[in-house]
Amino acid sequence: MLKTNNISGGLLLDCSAKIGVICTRFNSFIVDHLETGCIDMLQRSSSAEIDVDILKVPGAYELPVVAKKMVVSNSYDAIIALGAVIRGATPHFEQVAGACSNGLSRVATDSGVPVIFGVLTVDTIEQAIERAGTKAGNKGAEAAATAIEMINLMRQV
Ligand code: INI
Repeated sequence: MLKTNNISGGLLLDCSAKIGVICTRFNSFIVDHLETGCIDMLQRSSSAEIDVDILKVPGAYELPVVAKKMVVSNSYDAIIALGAVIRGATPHFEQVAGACSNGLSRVATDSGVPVIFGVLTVDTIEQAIERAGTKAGNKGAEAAATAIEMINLMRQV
């Protein structure tokens, strides 16, 4: 006899949770909009109390170390990292974007705490604007929805 269990996380959080949101000050013109979209989505996706700590770091390169410190504290159900790395603005785009992405991924897999990648890695400021609440949605809101889904999923695994 085959018994299958389909486990997935819903997009509504109905029990309390603590979430850390880390935002870069670099490209704050963009990242402030990601933060707004993220907080708005967290509020609209929850029927329970969500406790949200919002931390600011200098740039995307600094996101992993702060995420690690937060997960080690054992206080958070999920971490959302928000930032914008824009190729046009830096000759070391690959290093910053790569270190950020690899570092956040490692924190998540090492700790078992979801670390959501809400960092734009784009070629131009125009592309960043498109993804920060204009025609291509809001990456911060998407990151918040992903965090809710992952918290729900992790509680079932
Ligand atoms: N940080 C960003 O978050 N986005 C960028 O586009 C960026 N650029 O263009 O260089 C950037 N650089 C700063 C970096 O993240 C560190 O804060 C800095 O190198 C100090 O470690």
